[in-house]
Amino acid sequence: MISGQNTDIAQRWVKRSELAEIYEKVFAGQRLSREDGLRLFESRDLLTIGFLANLLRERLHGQQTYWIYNQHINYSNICINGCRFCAFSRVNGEEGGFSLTVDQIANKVRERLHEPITEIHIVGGCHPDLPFSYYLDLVGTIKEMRPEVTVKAFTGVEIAHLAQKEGLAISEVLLALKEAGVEALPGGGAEVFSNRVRKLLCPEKLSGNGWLEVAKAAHQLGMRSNATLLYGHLETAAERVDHLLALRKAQDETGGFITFIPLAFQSANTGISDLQPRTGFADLKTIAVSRLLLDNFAHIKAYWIMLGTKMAQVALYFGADDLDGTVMEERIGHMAGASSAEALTPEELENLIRAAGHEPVERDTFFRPVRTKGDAAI
Ligand code: V47
Ligand code: SF4
Repeated sequence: MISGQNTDIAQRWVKRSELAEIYEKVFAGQRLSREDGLRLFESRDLLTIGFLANLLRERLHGQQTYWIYNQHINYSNICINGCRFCAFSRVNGEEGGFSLTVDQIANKVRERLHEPITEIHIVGGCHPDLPFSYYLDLVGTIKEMRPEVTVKAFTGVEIAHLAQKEGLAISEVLLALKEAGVEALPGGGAEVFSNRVRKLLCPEKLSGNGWLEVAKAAHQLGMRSNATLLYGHLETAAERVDHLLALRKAQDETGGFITFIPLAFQSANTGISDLQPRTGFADLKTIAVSRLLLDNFAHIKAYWIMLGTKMAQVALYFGADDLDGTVMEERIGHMAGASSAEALTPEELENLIRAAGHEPVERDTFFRPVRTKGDAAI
């Protein structure tokens, strides 16, 4: 927390900056406009942008930083979409392709039964053949083994793919998954909503509007979901701003989004590996502008897998309040060259947070605090 005197100095400095008008709005709790978003992305004044984002972050969460005891499971990387930014997917029959049986997935869950995991995160490619019964069986089996765990499974893209393949409405797919035990959807597949970028990078994929429709349908059924932005490739600042504003509008309508995750593009082994590498400057600015524009999102996640733990720690002072979690096994970022570890222990996560001067709070999928060893009563 900054002291009174330091706050005065910081406020005088910000009021003299090119972002003074935005500061006044942030201070007064006013919504920022598209133009404000563009000015923030155009500005090189990263420290002021971070200061503004941190004002909001501290207003919402003080010095608390959240983490979750979770397990990631990728059931298959076989995918019909072939997105150019993806190093994870394979076409059916290609070397390196895999699809796990429900028994193999059950074994992964069984191996961790002794750990107090609160969330299992499941995503995969858009498989051409796996029947809907496989997905329902997979979720049902996990819930039978670990009824206490929240299953957060299948992106809007996978849901729309299943609906199309099975000739079902989106809401029918969602309802069946909900009945099997899915409580929330992960935020993947949103990429950048821009049609221009989607045409260049993922023309086969569900459109941005389609993704938003799946999220809204899930919210209407009482399921919650996350949202992402894949940044650091071909997208412009204006396309990033428009993506954030489309999410803000959807959140105004449903209130169903839990958290926003800016996903830092990892380029290795992708169809666009020749792009200039992403910069730390872009990472911090994207997180901070997200915090500033998404005034109706309670949480912004610094996903350490894609950012690396060091950048994720710094991001906690640029608007982020959550680090994601233990993860345990990660393929999407690592097959694209992410140099982070594949897992962190709860102790490592808490140490990272404390070393950044924050108070760690273990949370569940919905950001409810989780009782930890030594806690009296939560
Ligand atoms: O949809 C694909 C992205 C997403 C790359 O909801 C890439 O809590 C970076 O959505 N570099 C899947 N990103 C991951 C995801 C996620 C991860 C952690 C937590 C949550 C959550 C969601 O990964 C995909 C795509 O947008 N992606 N390729 C890449 N080369
Ligand atoms: Fe398939 Fe998702 Fe990879 Fe696109 S990002 S190719 S939809 S697995």
